[in-house]
Amino acid sequence: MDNADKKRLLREMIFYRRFEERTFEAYMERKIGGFLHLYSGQEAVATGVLEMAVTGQGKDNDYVITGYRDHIHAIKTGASPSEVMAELYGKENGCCKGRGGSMHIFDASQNFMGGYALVGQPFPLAAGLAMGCKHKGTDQIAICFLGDGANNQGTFHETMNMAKIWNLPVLFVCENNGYAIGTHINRSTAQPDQYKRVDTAYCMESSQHDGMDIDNVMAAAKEAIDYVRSGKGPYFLELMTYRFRGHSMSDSKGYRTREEEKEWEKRDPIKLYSDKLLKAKVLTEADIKAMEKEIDDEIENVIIKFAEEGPEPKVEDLNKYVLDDNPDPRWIGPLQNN
Ligand SMILES: Cc1ncc(C[n+]2csc(CCOP(=O)(O)OP(=O)(O)O)c2C)c(N)n1
Ligand SMILES: [Mg+2]
Repeated sequence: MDNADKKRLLREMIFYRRFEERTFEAYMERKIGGFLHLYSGQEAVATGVLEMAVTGQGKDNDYVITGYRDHIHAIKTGASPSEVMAELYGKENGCCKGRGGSMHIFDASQNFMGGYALVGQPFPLAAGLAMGCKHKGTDQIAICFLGDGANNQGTFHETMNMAKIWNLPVLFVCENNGYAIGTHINRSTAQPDQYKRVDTAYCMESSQHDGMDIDNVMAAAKEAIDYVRSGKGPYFLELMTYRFRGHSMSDSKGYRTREEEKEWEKRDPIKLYSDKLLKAKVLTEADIKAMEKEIDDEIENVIIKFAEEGPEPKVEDLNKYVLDDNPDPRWIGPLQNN
C-alpha cells in the first residue's frame, strides 16, 4: 500500500466519522426520524475488511450484507453517500426512495444487499448469496457483518452449520463491541470468544483480532478473504471493537462506566492510524486539518444539501415499490383469481 492509499484510507475513516456525527445533529434537528444506530468507533472494521474485498465495481463487487448499523458498510461497498444521507432524511432521492430509512439501506447496483432490522436476519441471506456465487461460478464471495449479540440467534447456528457443510464462499465478520444494546457479552453468552464457538461447534476456520488498528484488520481480512475466495469454504473473522456512541439515539449508556469508555477512546481507530501516519511522515498535522475541512465542506455543501433539497415522497405514491411494477404474471395470476 503506497502513501496515497494510506492517506485515502485515513480520509475515508475521518469522512465516515464526520458523516455519522452529522447524522446525529440532523436527528437532533428532527430532520432524520425513526431509529438511528451510529458506527463511530468501529470504522476500522468495515473500512479495513472491505478495503481487502472487491468493492466500488458495481455488479462485480463481492456481496455485502449487514444489520441495522449499516450506513458505512453501504458507502464503503460503493453506495453514494449523498443517496444514503437522503435515505436517512426519508427523501425520494434516497437510495431506497426514502422508503427504507437508516436500518434498511440497500443498493443492488453495488451488490450491497442491506441493511436489516432483525437481529440474525442477514446470516441465512448471506449463505444464500454465497450459494448464488458458487452456482454462477464467479469468484465473488459474500461478506456478512454481524454483531456479537446476534450470535445467540437460532439463524446463526443454522447458517454456520450449512455454510460449513456446503463449503460456501462466505466470510462472516463478527464486530464484537462487547454489548447487545445494554447487555454486556459476559451476561448473555456462555462462550464470549465468538471465534471459538464456530471452531468447536461447526469446525469452521476462524480467528480473533484487534479491530481498532486498521492495518491489523486489513492483514487479518486479507488472509480470510483469500481463504474464502480460493474455494476452501467459509471463514469466521472476529474483530474486537467498541462503539463510542450509545446503541441507538435513545441510550443514556448507564450500563457502562466512563472509565471503560475512556480506555477504548485511547484506541480510537482514527487516532491510531493518524498517529501512525504522522510518525511515518506520510502526512502532517496541517494535512489532516486540511483534510477535515475538505470533508466537512463536502458533507455540508454536497451531501446534506442533496438530502435537504430532495423531494418528499408523495402520499399518492405510498404503494409504489411495495410490489414489483412489472410482476411475473405467474405470480399475480392466482392472486387475481381469488
Ligand atoms: C429478532 C430481533 N430480536 C431483538 C431485536 C432487538 N435488538 C436490536 S439490536 C439488539 C442487540 C444486537 O447486538 P449486537 O448483535 O451485538 O449488535 P450491535 O448493536 O452491538 O452492533 C437487539 C436485541 C431485534 N432487532 N431483532
Ligand atoms: Mg454488539
